[in-house]
Amino acid sequence: LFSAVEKAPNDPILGLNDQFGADENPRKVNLSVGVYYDETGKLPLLECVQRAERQMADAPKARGYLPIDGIAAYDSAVKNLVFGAGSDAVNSGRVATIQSLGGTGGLKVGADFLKKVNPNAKVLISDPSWENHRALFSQAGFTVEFYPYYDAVKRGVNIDGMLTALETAEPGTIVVLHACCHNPTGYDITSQQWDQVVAIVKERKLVPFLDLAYQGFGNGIAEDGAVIQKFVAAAGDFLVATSFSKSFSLYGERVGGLSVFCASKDEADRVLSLLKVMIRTNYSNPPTHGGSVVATVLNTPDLRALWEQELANMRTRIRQMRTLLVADLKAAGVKEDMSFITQQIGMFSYSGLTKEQMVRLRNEFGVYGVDSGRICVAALNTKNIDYVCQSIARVLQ
Ligand code: PLP
Ligand code: TYF
Repeated sequence: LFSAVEKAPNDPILGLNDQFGADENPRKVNLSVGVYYDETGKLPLLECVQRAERQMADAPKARGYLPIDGIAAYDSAVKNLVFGAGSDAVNSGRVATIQSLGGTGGLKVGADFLKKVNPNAKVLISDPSWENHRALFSQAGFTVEFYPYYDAVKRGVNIDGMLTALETAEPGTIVVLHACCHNPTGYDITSQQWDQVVAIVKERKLVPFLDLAYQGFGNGIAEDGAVIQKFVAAAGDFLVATSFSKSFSLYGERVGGLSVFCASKDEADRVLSLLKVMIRTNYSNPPTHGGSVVATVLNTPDLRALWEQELANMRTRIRQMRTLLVADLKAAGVKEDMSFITQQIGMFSYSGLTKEQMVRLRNEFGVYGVDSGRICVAALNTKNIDYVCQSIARVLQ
């Protein structure tokens, strides 16, 4: 039966992680996978998380099955974070929220749900996008196509191309949008451009699926979630996948959520019942630990304040690394103007380096980025940045 199974390709990004692990170059630097490392090069364990875990250890609880849609206090914290505590959207009961296995799990439950509701819809993702968007929606049975996004010549967003693609999309088309901190390019559209997107989505009756994987890594928690308010104001149905992998540095706990904004409370109740069918037939119910930690932090005022501070520190450090990267590249002899790096936002930078240059960086210098030219700025620190810049300068010569 399995003799005809062909070897599937590795994940292009996670595969590089394995290659990095096996590299014996003592100066190696991993800028491939989207993970935040602190100034000492370590994966942080946030203080707010440690305090929540201590509180939980002091009052240990048995681990029964959670409800299918997860911890109620978690779901309401996600709803408040994404839509605004006390907002009409939340108070009206129009949002159905479930606890998911990371942002990926939120996208997958949402994709399975949409496949039930509108099986013939097409899915549009940005060109380029996080590779898993294409893979995940294809795996859920959809035809996935691209809308123009990155303009390499202009070094920014091809907004006209994007808007035209949306204007010509069939009603019901699912449009996957990066709510902030676009992965992989680092270029977001402006608030005015979001207004244009929202207007077209409304007029064309498209179904927006917002991927909110980096809330707090761009300009702030509220700022990065501002686009949600625009979609609420437009009053159409939409979905939001939330991830706490990065914002809580809880990658391995798989904490995320899916929220579906509906026309009424009654509709949200029915939508929730179908989301639960998707979950039950897939993994039954989510795990307890990560969700409990995040719910404790978000729902306890002093821990919440600590989290916001720790997240702000991560955001600020990334910005400092962008500024330093531009200065150090210049100091290392790079002639091109690299100041576009400080116009980008979030964890990533599309560096403009070619695949050949990225391969040379990896093979000759042990500096690992993605073949597309994407580097993870959040993995730079004051100890590795000089070496990274000198290596980039060499391959650009
Ligand atoms: N969406 C985007 C754009 C991402 O970059 C990631 C990164 O991992 C995810 C979703 C998935 O998040 P999670 O690790 O929480 O599944
Ligand atoms: O883009 C990234 O690097 C992160 C991490 O299959 C990631 O989003 C990469 C690939 C993948 C899952 C997560």
